[in-house]
Formats: sequence, C-alpha cells, structure tokens
Amino acid sequence: MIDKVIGAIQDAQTILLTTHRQCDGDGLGSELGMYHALKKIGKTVRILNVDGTPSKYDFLEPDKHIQYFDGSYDPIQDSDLALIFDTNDKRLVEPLYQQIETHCKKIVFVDHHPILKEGPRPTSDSIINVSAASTGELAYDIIMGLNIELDQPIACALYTSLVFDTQLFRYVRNSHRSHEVAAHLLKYEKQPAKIHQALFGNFTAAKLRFMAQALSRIEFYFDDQLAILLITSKELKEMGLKIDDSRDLIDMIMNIETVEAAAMFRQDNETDFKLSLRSKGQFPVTAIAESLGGGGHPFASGASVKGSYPDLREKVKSAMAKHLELISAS
Ligand SMILES: [Mn+2]
Repeated sequence: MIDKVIGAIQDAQTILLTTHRQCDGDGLGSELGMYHALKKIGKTVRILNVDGTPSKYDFLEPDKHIQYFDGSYDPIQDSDLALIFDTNDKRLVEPLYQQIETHCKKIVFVDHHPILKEGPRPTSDSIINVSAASTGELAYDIIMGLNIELDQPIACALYTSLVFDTQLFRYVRNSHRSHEVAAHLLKYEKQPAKIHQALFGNFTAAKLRFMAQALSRIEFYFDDQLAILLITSKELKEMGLKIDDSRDLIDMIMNIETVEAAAMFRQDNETDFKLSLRSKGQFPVTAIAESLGGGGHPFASGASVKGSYPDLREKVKSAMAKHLELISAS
C-alpha cells in the first residue's frame, strides 16, 4: 500500500498537501512534516487547508507554511498529486476538495480512520491504516520510504502528530510502534517538553472557568456509565473563547472511572449541534455517529446533527442503552 504512495510521490513534481477542516495536531503535523520532507527532495509543494489553524499550534509556524482556502491563498495551479491527511472522507475537505479534483491529477488520502460504511469511498491509491495510532506515523513511513533524512522541522511536526493523537501516549493502539517512531523523531527534536506544553498546557484562566461551568452541568445515566454534556457556542463566545477551547472537555469527562461512554453536544444555533462521542473501548461508537451522518474512530467519533436538544439527547441515550445495559448485566 505504502509503496504505491511512495511511487506516486516519486512520479510527481508539483504536490498539494491538505487535511480535514477544523484541523488538529495530527493532520497539521503530518502535512507539515511531509512539506518539509518533500522540499528536501526538490518537489514543488504547498499546503492549502480548508480553514484556519488554532493558535496553540503557533510553534509549528503554520502561517509561514500554510495558506487557507477560507482566507487568502495563491491561485491553485494544476498539480500532479494531492495528499490529504488524517481523513478519508472528502466531505471534510469541502469546498476545497472540488478544486483539488479539478486541478490535481491524482488524489491520495493518507489516514488511520476506518472507511465509513455509507460514506464516500477514498480514492483507489489511498493508504488507510487503522492500526496506526496517528496519521503522523504513516507520514513517517512514507518519508522513510522515500529515504529522506529527518531533521528538526520534520521531527517536530511528526512528533506533534503523534503526541496529539495519542494524548501523550495514553491512546496507543497496544503496539510498541508509536514509541519507536517517537524515539527516532526525538533524535532530531531536542525539546519535546516544549511541544507537550504547547499542546496540553495551554489553558487560560477563562478557559478553565468555562470548563468548570460546563462540567458542573454533566448529566449521568446508566449507573454513571454514560455522561452527556451540552455546551453552546454562545457561551464560548461570551467568555472570549474559541471553538477549539471546548475540545478538551469530553476527554476530561472520560477520566471519570465509572464512565464507559460520553456524548458532548455543542449547540451552534437553535437546531444545529456538533456531537462528539467517546467510548473507553467496551463498544465502538462509530455506528452511532454514522447513523447520525457522521463518522470517526471506533472510540472517538462525531457528527453534525440537527434537531431539538431533548430529542437528540434521547437518540444518543437509547443508542448507548443496549451496550451499557449489557455491561451492567455482566
Ligand atoms: Mn488522527
């Protein structure tokens, strides 16, 4: 699989790199690592993302290397290849994806999310490896396969991918692979603690106040095995925070010992919600997300949903019920 992508890169001169909208550390690190690597072997390479980069990634100097489709960007030239990182669902790259289809001869997704049962199919040359704990590990394999020597900017970007998606090696996929890749990267990136701090030690007092307020509203069901939380974009805005500031909340809820699964709704207006779902691993939540028009990883998925909050909450509760009642009974 990986040989095909390596071949596609070797055959290409002009290469466009991107990731899913509302980018995160994994997609960003993968595309930036690849950007620095491909420049070293003389490729004409650019990164064009759907939307902006959250400020906690400033240490990666995104504004030096990345242009934004929802902002200002140089015209999209015809290119030999597009590499899309950390998703295999083209809908998450729209409206940029249509431009990529028009201008790029070949499109390859490099990803570690399962392919949705009822979503769009990834292009035929894509690498989808669900056993990788981060897309950064796949980018690493490609860079190694191209015999490109690592350096600090490549290592910093790929290490960011890896520690972001594994949450500092908490969610490794029961393999020594993530640690091995990290150990190699750290021969070139000498200040990993700075990256840890930027990614995970970036709370502001306002963010913590928001989190305290939100966490006080968690509702528990099924003997405290399911936690459901509603937050609103409005309260984030009123407290001077960004959407990205609410992302840690659901992971924090998952630290509760009794909780097997959690759902967080972010209300964007009267009837539009962004739903995030997590499971500790007793059962996957992708099917629930997919039934609501979303997708993701088996134990971390999401969907954009429409409706009234009480109805949506009931839907999630009843979809979770059969799994959680089984666990209670056993
Ligand atoms: Mn990822």
